[in-house]
Amino acid sequence: MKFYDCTTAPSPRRVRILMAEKGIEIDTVQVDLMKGEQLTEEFREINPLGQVPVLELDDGTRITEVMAICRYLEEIYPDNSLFGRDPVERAKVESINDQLQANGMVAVMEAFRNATPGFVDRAMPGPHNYEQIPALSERGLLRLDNFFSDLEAHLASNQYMVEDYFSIADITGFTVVEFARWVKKSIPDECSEVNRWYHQIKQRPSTAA
Ligand SMILES: N[C@@H](CCC(=O)N[C@@H](CS)C(=O)NCC(=O)O)C(=O)O
Repeated sequence: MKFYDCTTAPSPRRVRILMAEKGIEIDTVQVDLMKGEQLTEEFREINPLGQVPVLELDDGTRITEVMAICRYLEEIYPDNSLFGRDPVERAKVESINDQLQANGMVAVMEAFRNATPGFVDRAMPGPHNYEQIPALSERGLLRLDNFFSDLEAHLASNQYMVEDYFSIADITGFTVVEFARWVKKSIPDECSEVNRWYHQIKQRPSTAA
């Protein structure tokens, strides 16, 4: 297998953390997003969307999208499950993971890409160019404030994102918190539960990935 990665980008990092949790090692190719390598003809033959991560299997099959790659790896390396151990737990993991993606990951992306000078005309990742909309950046920052306060309430009764079970949702949440620093948002001091949870996750060696 081959993993198309970019060490500085949050999306492939989610896969790297999952791989570290499971002790999976895959040959990695770095795609330099700052240099625009994702938009070259050569890379668009690998992923027409011009995005990382991509997992290439030995038979040439290419899997794009963080969650598709993570689910595939979970299936072929089922030990140390990260997607839930029974139907109810799997449903809970998926539910909170979707919320973290939509309300956290997307909020930071909107806040960052709609206000950063280097992203003029690149307000969305992917093959099409979109102009920045400054109001979306403002809204992204507001959404992040709500993200932290909603998470505070959730973590008041959960050790991890789903009760006492560490899962892919914790990896997503952790990546959001560190990605939020790109827009100068850190966990508010008053969010003691989110701080507790974050430091608990940060202690895991996989987060160095
Ligand atoms: N929905 C995609 C999102 C992937 C994505 O946004 N990747 C970013 C890096 S974090 C990217 O490749 N950006 C390329 C660009 O900005 O042109 C997934 O889940 O994998």
